[in-house]
Amino acid sequence: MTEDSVFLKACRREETPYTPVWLMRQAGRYMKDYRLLRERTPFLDICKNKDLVTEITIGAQEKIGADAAIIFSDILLIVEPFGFDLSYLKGDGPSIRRAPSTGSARGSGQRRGARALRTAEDVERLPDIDPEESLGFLMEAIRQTRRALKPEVPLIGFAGAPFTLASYLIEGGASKDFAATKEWMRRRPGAWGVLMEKIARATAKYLNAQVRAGAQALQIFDSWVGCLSAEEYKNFALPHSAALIRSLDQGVPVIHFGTGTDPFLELFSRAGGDVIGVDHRVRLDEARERIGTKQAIQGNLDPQLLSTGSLAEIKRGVQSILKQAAGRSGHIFNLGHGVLPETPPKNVVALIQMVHELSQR
Ligand code: 1CP
Repeated sequence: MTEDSVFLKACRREETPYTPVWLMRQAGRYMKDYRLLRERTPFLDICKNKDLVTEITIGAQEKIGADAAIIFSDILLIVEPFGFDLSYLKGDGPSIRRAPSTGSARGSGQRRGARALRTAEDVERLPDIDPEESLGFLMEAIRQTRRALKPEVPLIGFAGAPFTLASYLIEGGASKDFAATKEWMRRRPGAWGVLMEKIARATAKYLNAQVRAGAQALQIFDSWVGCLSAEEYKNFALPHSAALIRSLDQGVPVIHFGTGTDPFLELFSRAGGDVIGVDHRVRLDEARERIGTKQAIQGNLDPQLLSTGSLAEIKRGVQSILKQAAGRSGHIFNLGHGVLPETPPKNVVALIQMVHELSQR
């Protein structure tokens, strides 16, 4: 039944009666219920509580009427089994620090607050991880969510792409310029390669475990890869994204998403994926031309338009994207990036309805 869903059909580039739509960050801070929950519960506690994950994932899908649900989690959870401290600071976003060395006397040992990954030795020391075990809470949440979700609604699992994850480990959190990451790539290409291989290997295991637990599609988020030039992408990121995608068990569609990929979209799509996710800075029809016809495409309404636009403006934006998609099979409607926290929920609900109505064939 789920296999015949419009979302999975569109991933396979089959004809659908209308264009399926889901939204990155469809669950989260723009929703009042979520904000209320967050006043009482730290973000990581939510992610590790399977009942809350199930409730948030399904609650969001049902409230907005999306054609797929995405499991409520975060791309950064994998840094904990890698041996780092992960915290989410109010307003400042995530912070990844080296865990204090165990067994050291109080007040001595490694400083907390030091950037997570600094030297080639740090990379050598990264453990081989078994996400099935160390991130078992997510697998349990996926199993439970799959059981509770309507049978016709597919469940998407996800992870960060090697480049985006490496940038968080090296920067220690959000970054505007990715200066430390680029310096590392330039100065220590050998250690960079080892780091990316380790991340890709762990992420493949992580994603394959999510599929075994019940995920019916996977999305790989290369959210910050757009800080690279085409040349840098080709040399430092592409081989590792490609290796990751090649190591995924066959059978569920893989959505390969990146922002700022306009300068190297051909390379990005060649790295793999059944569906290529594009942001709002590239026209969907041009992106389609450049990607070719062997992969489906996902995108790409500007999240800012959804947040601050009137319903009439949003409708024009939807019409423009659907016109560019030209009714051809293999289009999944989404934003160009995640729903912004300030977005009025009524705009989100209206958007999903508009896509369904305006794309009827
Ligand atoms: O304070 C809070 O309540 C935490 C806010 C929050 C939420 C709701 C974070 C912290 N993560 C999430 C959930 C989340 N993260 C989902 C949920 C499922 C859904 O889409 O509904 C997903 C898919 C992610 C993935 C994620 N986390 C990405 C890739 C998507 C994107 O937006 O590019 C990235 C880059 C992250 C890192 C992260 N986690 C949280 C924040 C605020 C950030 C971004 C920080 C930065 O700017 O670098």
